[in-house]
Amino acid sequence: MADFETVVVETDLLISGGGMAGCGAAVEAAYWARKHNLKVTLVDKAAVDRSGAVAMGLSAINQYVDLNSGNNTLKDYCDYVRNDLMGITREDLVTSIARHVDQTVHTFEKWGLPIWKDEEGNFVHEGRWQLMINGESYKVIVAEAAKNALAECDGEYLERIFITHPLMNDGKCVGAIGFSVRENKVYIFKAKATLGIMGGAVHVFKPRSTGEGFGRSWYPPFNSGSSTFFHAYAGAELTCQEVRFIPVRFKDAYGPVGAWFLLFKSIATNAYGGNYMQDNAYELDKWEPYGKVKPRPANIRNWLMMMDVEAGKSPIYMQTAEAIQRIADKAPDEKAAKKKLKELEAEAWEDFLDMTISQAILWAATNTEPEKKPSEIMACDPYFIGSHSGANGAWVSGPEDLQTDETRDEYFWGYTNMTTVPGLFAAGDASGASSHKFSSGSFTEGRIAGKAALNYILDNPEAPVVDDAQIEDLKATILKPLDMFEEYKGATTDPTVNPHYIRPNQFMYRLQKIMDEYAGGVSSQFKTNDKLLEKGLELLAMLKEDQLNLGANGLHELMRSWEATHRMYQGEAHVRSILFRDETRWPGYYFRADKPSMDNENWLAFCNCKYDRNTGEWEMIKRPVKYISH
Ligand code: SFD
Ligand code: AMP
Repeated sequence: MADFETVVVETDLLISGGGMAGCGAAVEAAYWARKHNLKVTLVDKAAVDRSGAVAMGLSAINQYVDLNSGNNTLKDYCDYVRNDLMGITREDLVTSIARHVDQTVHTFEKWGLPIWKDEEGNFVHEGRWQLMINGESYKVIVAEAAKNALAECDGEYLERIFITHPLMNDGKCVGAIGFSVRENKVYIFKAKATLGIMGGAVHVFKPRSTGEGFGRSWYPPFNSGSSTFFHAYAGAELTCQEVRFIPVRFKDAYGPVGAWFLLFKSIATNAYGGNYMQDNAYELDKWEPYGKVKPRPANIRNWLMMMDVEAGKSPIYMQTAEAIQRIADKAPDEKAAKKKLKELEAEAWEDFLDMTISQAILWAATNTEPEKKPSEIMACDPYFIGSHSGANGAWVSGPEDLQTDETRDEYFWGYTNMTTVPGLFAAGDASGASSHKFSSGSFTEGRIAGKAALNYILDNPEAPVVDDAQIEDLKATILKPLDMFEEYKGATTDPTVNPHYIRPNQFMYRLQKIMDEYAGGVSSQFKTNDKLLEKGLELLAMLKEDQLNLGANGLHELMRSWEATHRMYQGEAHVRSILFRDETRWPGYYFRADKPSMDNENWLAFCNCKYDRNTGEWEMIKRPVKYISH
């Protein structure tokens, strides 16, 4: 076995993942830990200042409920999320986050996050629930607050450590194991409670991008499904693993569309000028009641566009120039109109320079002036991001005070955001069935989970017991790709082609091909059926056998090996869940050709699943959808 040093870190609370949820958990937990003399440790695979989905910055905060204005209520937000997810959501979790998120946003502003203000000093809304920001340094600002909070409570943060597995004792989570991506060190974290909050997953499916642009995607390629694998391996129940998110984005550089549709009130059309949202509105009857709500659910917006693509009316264009002109035309006079045009042009570029820089680069590279020329948009490859308009994640307990007699037994089991495994918590992309929390809501949910985990530790103060044999087994498993490569690299003249091992990229390409062709990826126009899914599972089973033959030529490839392995488990949970849900509920995300319609009678329910690491078996579980009263 490769010669790695073992570093043991003993702590009370382990926060695995330093993204938006992780930073929220650190800030909140540090406050209470100081009062109770407890230790908090945060670990991340990257550098927390620029890690995770917000690494490049953001141009908007997409969850701000604005309760103080009196314009909105918690029920309004719940209705919005429930309808956008075609009825499948945990209202207790959505409300738990929504009732605290405004305070989080006000704190971000105190920390220095520039939130746009109008002449009267009010926040500039992108939409009913979204605020515009100059968010290039968003992650740096919240990371600084997390680091300061940890310093104030004698906590610590460790970077460049890739977490691979939870540590378990008698069905309870007692920490995590991982390795440094910079030094030959294996890290053992022994903890009384653990937050497994390592974001969602990208590159499970084949991306549209190819060649040197292969890494180009909307959601970050460095979030590789570690949360799903971590919770599955621990034996925690997962939920909504079929609810992928397919965002519509500016083509090839993945610029988001929210600001254009909401702030600039832009319209998208097919190549012949047809407005597919109107032309295909007859389709909405099939998806009632959700097809008829406003705003139309994100998947339904996709679906109406896909109908035009399917009908051969591509390319699809975001009519940016018309939108900008329409706003400028409202100016009182020509001088003011000119000034407004300049402002709008700057805002159009700022929107992408703050968040997806490659879109600004592509505009420049293709001589695209948005005030003069429309831009193509398209449906992306599928992502797993429970914090946006997707819903996959761990099945977690809701807060006791939001339960009704109907929901308490199903949705509450002691500590808010604890999974079904004692001592293991989830938030952000890692917790499921609570969509539309975005950056601000994920941070807030991290705060809620961090505080609840400390309560759990106060109630369960015994030191974590970690079995040495488990550690030795996992070390051998984690480092095996290095050993495989070392042992067999000499068997061929070119180490990329070898009968004894498979390199991580080769493994990932195979996974992506299976998912793309059998589970409704881009090249199958997001369509699948039971037979394709069953065949996909057969090929995934063979891929899982070959996981044992991964070969890594160093630390970077070792990380790639485990990223690809985590993606494979995310893919399998997804395929099994699509197969289990015997209907099509989210056209525009995926379409089961053998079950082409929605079945509210039998399937207004959660599709949950559980993995048994000892047998390798998955159990599929149907859970009732029960709404709370506000
Ligand atoms: O509009 C390991 N999001 C947006 N949210 C907004 O509020 N406004 C926007 O404008 C947003 N836009 C947007 C968004 C995301 C992306 C990628 C783009 C544009 C291009 C969504 C939010 O970013 C998202 O909701 C939150 O960031 C989710 O938070 P969280 O904590 O669940 O995930 P994370 O921040 O990615 O953090 C994950 C962390 O885990 C680390 N990690 N660490 C150790 N070991 C492992 N094995 C690990 N695997 C991962 C990561 O390094 C990271 O730090 S708009 O387009 O939607
Ligand atoms: P996006 O840029 O697609 O990530 O979306 C950012 C935010 O705007 C999210 O809250 C979306 O739900 C919302 N959004 C995007 N497009 C629309 C639309 N056409 N109608 C209503 N809300 C939208």
